[in-house]
Amino acid sequence: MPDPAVPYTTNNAGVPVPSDDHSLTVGRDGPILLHDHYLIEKMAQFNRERVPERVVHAKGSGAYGVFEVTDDVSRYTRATLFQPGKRTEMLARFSTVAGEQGSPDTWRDPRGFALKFYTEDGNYDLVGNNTPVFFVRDTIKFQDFIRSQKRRPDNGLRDHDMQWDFWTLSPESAHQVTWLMGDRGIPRSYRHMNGYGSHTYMWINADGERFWVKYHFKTDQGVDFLTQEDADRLAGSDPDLHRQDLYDAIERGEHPSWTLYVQVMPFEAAAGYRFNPFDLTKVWPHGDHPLVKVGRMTLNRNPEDFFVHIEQAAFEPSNLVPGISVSPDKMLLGRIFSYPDTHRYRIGPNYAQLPPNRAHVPVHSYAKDGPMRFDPSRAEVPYAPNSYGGPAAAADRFDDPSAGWRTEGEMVREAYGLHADDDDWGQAGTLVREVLDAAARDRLVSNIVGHLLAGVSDPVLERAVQYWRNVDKALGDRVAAGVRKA
Ligand code: HDE
Repeated sequence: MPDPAVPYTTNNAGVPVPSDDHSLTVGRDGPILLHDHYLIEKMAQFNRERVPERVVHAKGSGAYGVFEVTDDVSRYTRATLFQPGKRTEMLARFSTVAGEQGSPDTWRDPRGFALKFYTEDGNYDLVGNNTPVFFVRDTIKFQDFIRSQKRRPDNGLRDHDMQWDFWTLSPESAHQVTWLMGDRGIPRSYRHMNGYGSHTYMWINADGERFWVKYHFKTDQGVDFLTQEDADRLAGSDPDLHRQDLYDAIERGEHPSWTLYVQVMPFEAAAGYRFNPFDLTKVWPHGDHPLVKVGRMTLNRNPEDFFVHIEQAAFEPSNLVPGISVSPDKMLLGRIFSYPDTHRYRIGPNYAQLPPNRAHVPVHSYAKDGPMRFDPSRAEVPYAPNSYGGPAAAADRFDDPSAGWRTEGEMVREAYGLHADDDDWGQAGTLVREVLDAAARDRLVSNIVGHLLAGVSDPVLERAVQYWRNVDKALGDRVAAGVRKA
């Protein structure tokens, strides 16, 4: 007799099913019958369980949590989630970049640090990484960069020669590659890494004053890393190490947290700043613009279903709420298009209605219909303007359109204009000489040499030695000795 406490199996329409062990046949040894609807449903559903994995950041993990403001930054922004004492529900997803869904968590790679805040003014998404800079500074190079990090078209294999060929022909990558080849390239866990907005963003306060800001989420667990040797071993023995660690910590009640700080630059200071403040390959030295504390994010709830909440999570830098806006960073402006585009392709046009993506406030958009739509349109009539009470845009609730920046000139395809201290090697050299200690520098050299000796061809190897000498002569000489190129 079945246990009354155990629910009986149904098909997708809620109809009780007779068996999960036997297909419907004519006699015991006869043919399977086409009208065995439940059998057909099981097989057809199974064949359609996958959505395309993310083209980058495919392997990841995430959790829900809350962001609490601890310090008053209202003089810089009117964004509701950053007002004193505010608590905002949120979702975070951490990821590697180049690996596919089944790849090991401990591969050397930047880590995605994607945040979605369910604010009173709709969703605010801050989609960053665990490093404050990036490999390129123009969005048109991103696709080529990623392809150089993934698999060759001919044999489907990853190839260090491709990686270093791209990097050594793109000197702007030097700062990020230095971060990548150092300890930050393999965090001990998602809990033991910082997160950065990376780009420069604009904050607008209640008086319409504009500021440039950079976000720093400093882990309260302390930054920690895995050595290449340990990471290689764990890639085999425990490929989902970081996913397991995050899930188990939250299950144990050890809720990981990060303290948010921002760097703030007065709007007018950008033009004269010694580095181009919008160049994603550059940081703002903290001596120039110290950290200002904002609040704390704590992850305290695992998703009940990984696919529903994490695989279908759709983060987009285009989710900007009043009080927060973009900057002239070409990479950020490119991302504003790319993320919603990828979600429409990967999940479908109604992705914003899914549990991890839906706003926690009423949505009054004119979007309607389309595959899998299940929320009724909130617009009394499907068009604007209208005289039947349909939603109307409220310019006063959004930032003044002039909360942008003045610009003029001919249409060109050129690099950013250079600021006084702008170059491709200086900040990478400062990182090597002034931020890393001797032991970290030793590990950096060892990691670079090990990576270069794994299949990089001679001409590229020559360029790589010069690349590192441009970053720091002593470091480059050690790399040369390591790859036996005097
Ligand atoms: Fe992404 N990036 N990206 N990226 N990125 C995606 O959107 C893109 C960049 C980052 O956990 C994609 O949903 C362009 C910088 C994270 O779901 C895609 C450019 C930074 C995630 C995309 C960049 C990031 C993504 C693929 C150059 C750190 C995972 C899947 C302008 C500041 C989010 C997707 C998650 C994912 C486009 C560069 C971080 C293809 C065009 C710089 C954390 O839309």
